[in-house]
Amino acid sequence: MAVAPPVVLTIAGFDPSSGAGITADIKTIAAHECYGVACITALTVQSTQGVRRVQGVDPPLIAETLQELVSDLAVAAVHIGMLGNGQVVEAVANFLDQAPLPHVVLDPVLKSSSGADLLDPAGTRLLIERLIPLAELVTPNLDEASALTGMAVTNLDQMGEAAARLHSMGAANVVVTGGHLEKEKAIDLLSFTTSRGTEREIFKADRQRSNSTHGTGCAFSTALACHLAHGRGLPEAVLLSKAYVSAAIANAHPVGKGTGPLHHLYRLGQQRRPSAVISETEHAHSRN
Ligand code: PXL
Repeated sequence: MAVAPPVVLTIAGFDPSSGAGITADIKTIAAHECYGVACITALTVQSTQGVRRVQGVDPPLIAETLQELVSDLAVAAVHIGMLGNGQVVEAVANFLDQAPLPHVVLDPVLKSSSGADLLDPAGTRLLIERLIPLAELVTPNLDEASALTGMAVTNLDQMGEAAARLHSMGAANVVVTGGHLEKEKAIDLLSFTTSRGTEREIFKADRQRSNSTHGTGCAFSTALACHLAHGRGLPEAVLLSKAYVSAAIANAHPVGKGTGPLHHLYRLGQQRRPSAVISETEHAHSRN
């Protein structure tokens, strides 16, 4: 029997075009050989052309969903994405305070790439106060790092300074993603805590010219949660998640009229070793 896949919980919004949000997260989780479960925090009306409307989910429904899931399943890692408003942030923080879960990766989603607000000001304050301190890893992009710390973040030095500020705000480990920083390179900075103190590692990849980039932040942060669920360390998790996002962009097909999704499941098209695959007939026989 194969080893059971680790369960990864995503607490995030719903993007009906599946480029971002929970349906995209579930694909990312499946691509990393984990089992995905989800708690929806908000519905959005959107397509590849942008976000039209955001509607938060009733906070007690979120608390009940999380309670139901953790009373049944052993969650190995948690990804937190779009939360929508302060009451939702409070429901999620209250839940995680009374039922701490391992490997919480917080993607502090504030705005969509098309500029729509995905978290209200009360939610941003509560995310800073309550979620940053309980997360194992926080993954802001340049704009989010700037909004959370109140400083400009437009170069590598400032990414390091913003990470230091986030540590002083209670973040154990931080990856600042700088996909838009340079023309030719996508640069990420990992600042992490070890027994020797705070260490930094810089990751560079060739920046791709592509129109299939909707949801790259969701895919990166969810992939990180999966690697932590598999027991990998932070530097390796960042390296592998970055490689996954690059390949998912490179393998994407055009979808929609706007900014299209990555191909989260591009590995399905790649050949697997025959011994690793159970054929459909074998499966049918094993059920008889
Ligand atoms: O990429 C940020 C993001 C996260 N979650 C949801 C979204 C978006 C961007 O549109 O819709 C649900």
